Amino acid sequence: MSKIEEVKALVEAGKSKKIAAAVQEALDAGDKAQDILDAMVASMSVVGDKFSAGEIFVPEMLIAAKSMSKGVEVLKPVMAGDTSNSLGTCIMGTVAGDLHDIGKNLVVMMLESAGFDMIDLGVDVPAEKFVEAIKENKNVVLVACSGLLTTTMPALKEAVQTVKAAFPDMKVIVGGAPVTPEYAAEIGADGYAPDAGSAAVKAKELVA
Ligand code: B12
Repeated sequence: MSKIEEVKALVEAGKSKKIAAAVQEALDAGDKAQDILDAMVASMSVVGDKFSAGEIFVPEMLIAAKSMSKGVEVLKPVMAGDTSNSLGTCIMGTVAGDLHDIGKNLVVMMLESAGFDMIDLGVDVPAEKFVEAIKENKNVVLVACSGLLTTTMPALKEAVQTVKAAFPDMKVIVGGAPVTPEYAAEIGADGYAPDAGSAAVKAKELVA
């Protein structure tokens, strides 16, 4: 088994204690950080499919998520870019009722690498909290909202519309597995991206 396949298998099996060493070994063996990340994201899809099929349950999803987060910690310094030129502050959070944060954390990492000063509000963030954070922080140029459940898509809409009502010119980007470009446009967001890499490209475009 290649090192990268080992990482993939460890995430799927939720072996959080072994993952950091395995990711480091994959890096040492010459695997690219992006390829290791893609492998871990693919593992989470497998985990999601197993959950849909009733083969695993919430606790197994949770330990797989914990493993992935530990792997991402090792990749973070490797993937970080030159952040000497700040593009401004970005407020990010997962919307109300939603506890998924792996995707959000990856977007935070990529936007930070792209040059944004990131304020991460965490998960289950009520719409008004995004507005408070804009008021409390300097030079906020972008709000990024994540939503992973079809049931929290209305909360995504509320977040965008609450921010826009308070700050009509504030740029808002949304994303998460159930979100489509059409839905993003429908709820009044300025941008959408399907993954963390393209989120950074889109975010830069929005504030240019
Ligand atoms: C891990 C996981 C959990 C963990 C989360 C732990 C954590 N710390 O995040 C736990 C166990 C807590 C969990 C709970 C639940 N989950 Co869950 N979970 C998952 C799983 C397996 C992986 C999610 C993930 O991390 N993916 C990997 C990351 C990298 O991908 P991502 O999140 O999509 O993010 C990328 C893009 O979407 C994008 N992106 C994300 N956010 C943003 C934001 C912006 C601005 C932009 C531009 C881009 C962007 O960039 C990211 C990086 O590339 C998915 C299955 C799946 N295939 O997604 C189910 C899944 C999302 N969960 C699901 C469900 C049903 C639940 C529960 C309701 C289960 C239950 N019965 O309790 C609860 C809900 C809890 C809650 N209130 O939030 C369903 C959702 C179905 C639906 N259509 O709504 C899924 C799809 C599983 C399934 N196949 O049924 N879950």
